[in-house]
Amino acid sequence: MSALFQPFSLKSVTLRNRIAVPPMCQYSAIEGRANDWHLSHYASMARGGAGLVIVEATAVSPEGRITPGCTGIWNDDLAEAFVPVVQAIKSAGSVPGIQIGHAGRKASANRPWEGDDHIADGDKRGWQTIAPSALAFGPGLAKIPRAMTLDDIARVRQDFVDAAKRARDVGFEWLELHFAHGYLAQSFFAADSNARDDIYGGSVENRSRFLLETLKAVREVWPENLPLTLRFGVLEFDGRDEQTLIESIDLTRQFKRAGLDMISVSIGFSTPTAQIPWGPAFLGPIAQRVRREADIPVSSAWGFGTPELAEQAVKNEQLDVVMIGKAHLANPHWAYAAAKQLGVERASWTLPAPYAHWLERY
Ligand code: FNR
Ligand code: 531
Repeated sequence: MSALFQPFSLKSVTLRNRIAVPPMCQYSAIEGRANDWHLSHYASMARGGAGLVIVEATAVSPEGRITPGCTGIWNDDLAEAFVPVVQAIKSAGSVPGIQIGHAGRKASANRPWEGDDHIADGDKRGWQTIAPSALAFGPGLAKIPRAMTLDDIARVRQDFVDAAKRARDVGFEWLELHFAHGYLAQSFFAADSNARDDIYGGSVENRSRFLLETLKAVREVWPENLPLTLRFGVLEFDGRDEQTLIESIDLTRQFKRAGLDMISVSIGFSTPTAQIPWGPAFLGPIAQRVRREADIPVSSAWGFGTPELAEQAVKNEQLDVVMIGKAHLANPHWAYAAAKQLGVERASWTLPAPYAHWLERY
């Protein structure tokens, strides 16, 4: 029996299998609004048979977008634009998730295929970025952000809460806070990007404060029976990994005590000089260590995109849910293809009836 194609229940939600489409920016929104591109993109991913489809990093405020093409949920009108996306994902048999975040000092950038760098000063498409400290990320993303005041911190935390309420109200059933990849929340935790001397900087407890406060505030509004998850860079590959991992796993235990249901183990991407050991499923052992030492369900990504690697990650108890990113861009029906390759009985039933009915017969 395939481990990858076993259901997975978390709170009152059940995934039909362990395959998730992770959040992947489409850079296709105008003023933050989801449109026909997003509807067809997410519907095709859900139709392909994945158990969970997580909508891309969606900004909790306009200045929290990475690029002008990013989706947002900073008002009810933008939230309403997701209703067709939620319905399409559900009607295809997947669980609709959404990731909400704030890009911090990595915001106000050009789309990857238009430079992937900060929008030039003076270009009216751009905006002033904010971050824990007035420290730029590095080459390409060299704009110096404004250091956040305590009022800024309180406002952004409330923006996360309001975004979570809107996501709840339009029918999303799985919420992922974007606490990874060098964006705002990660940049509070990473020592290299947080030089604050108040209660949000210095000790690891202070650097964790924004993340914990935001999680607790969101927990109060996100329905108790629906999974509340977050994506977190547990290490930076900057030569200090053991120390960072110990701190990250301790913080994950605190997240769990604060009501987190699952964590998506990822990379910090806080410094441009990170030496990332790219390779097939390379985060598997790290994710397994977090899963065991923090005793919490985990998902992860980065190179799990073949059926065998995904199957092994679940069978070896490294991951509870496998995030298959780029491979889904190449083939939205990745789950169906994996079921065939893994010899799953009647694999075509991972697809909706109008497709499945004909795939076993002729
Ligand atoms: C991503 N990734 C990403 N991660 C995230 O947390 N939020 C996001 O919105 C995005 N956006 C995004 C866009 C695109 C085009 C790519 C390729 C990636 C990272 C993604 O979720 C995943 O972790 C990586 O792609 C690694 O998994 P794969 O592609 O090796 O399966
Ligand atoms: C990070 C990434 C790095 C290297 C290869 C693929 C992806 N992602 C992070 C994304 C935006 C696009 C780049 C987010 O977390 C929003």
